Amino acid sequence: MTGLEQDRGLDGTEHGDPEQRTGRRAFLGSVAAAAVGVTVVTVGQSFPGLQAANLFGPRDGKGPQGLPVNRTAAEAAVEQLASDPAWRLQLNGGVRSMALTRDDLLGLPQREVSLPIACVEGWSVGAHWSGVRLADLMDLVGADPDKHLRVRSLQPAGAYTVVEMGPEFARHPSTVLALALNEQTLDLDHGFPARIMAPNRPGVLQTKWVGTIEVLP
Ligand SMILES: Nc1nc2c(c(=O)[nH]1)N[C@H]1C(S)=C(S)[C@@H](COP(=O)(O)O)O[C@H]1N2
Ligand SMILES: [Mo]
Repeated sequence: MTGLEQDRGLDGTEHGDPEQRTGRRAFLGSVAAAAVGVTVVTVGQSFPGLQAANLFGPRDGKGPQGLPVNRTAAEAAVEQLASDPAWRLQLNGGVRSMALTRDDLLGLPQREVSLPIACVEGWSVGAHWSGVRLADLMDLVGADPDKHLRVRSLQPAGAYTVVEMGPEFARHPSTVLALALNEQTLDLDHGFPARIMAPNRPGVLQTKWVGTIEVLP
């Protein structure tokens, strides 16, 4: 039995009649069941060149979970929102909207990818990320595969709080909404409750503390 089949409000959007909710659960169940048949572990590209750069240009000091942190949750003024148990991942703009708890997300098939954070400031560090494939989330809400997405952080202000993502990233099999880093629950400073990790994308676009993902028209 997967987490999806348990009646714990996967459709955090409280609207919609019960019949519709049941249908949605059944739909999600079938997505999860279908996904069981596919490879659960995805090994992303490795970037030997970028890894080598670690030797020459690491950020001073290591952050939690062995990874540097440019902007902590405290600096981003996002600590309270990001640690709120009422957090939901809001998925908007598809055929249906959904609001998923962290447990809902953990109940979906988890993918593990090996991807570096490559900051424009000149450091890059590889790590193992696991979470839900973004394409799976888009399928859940019936998003058109060609659409662009807008990813919004819970962070109230700052340059990287809203980013757009084309389908080449949104549908890439190694792009995940990461929930764990190096086999541990994502640290608050690394973007808990969930962050984007996509291949071949500069660090600035690897949005931390994700609140909403919107399918653009
Ligand atoms: N919400 C949010 N996401 C963010 C950032 C940020 O400031 N706010 N910084 C970005 C940058 S510049 C990089 S390199 C990566 C890693 O940043 P970190 O070292 O602060 O974790 O996350 C990105 N995601
Ligand atoms: Mo960065």
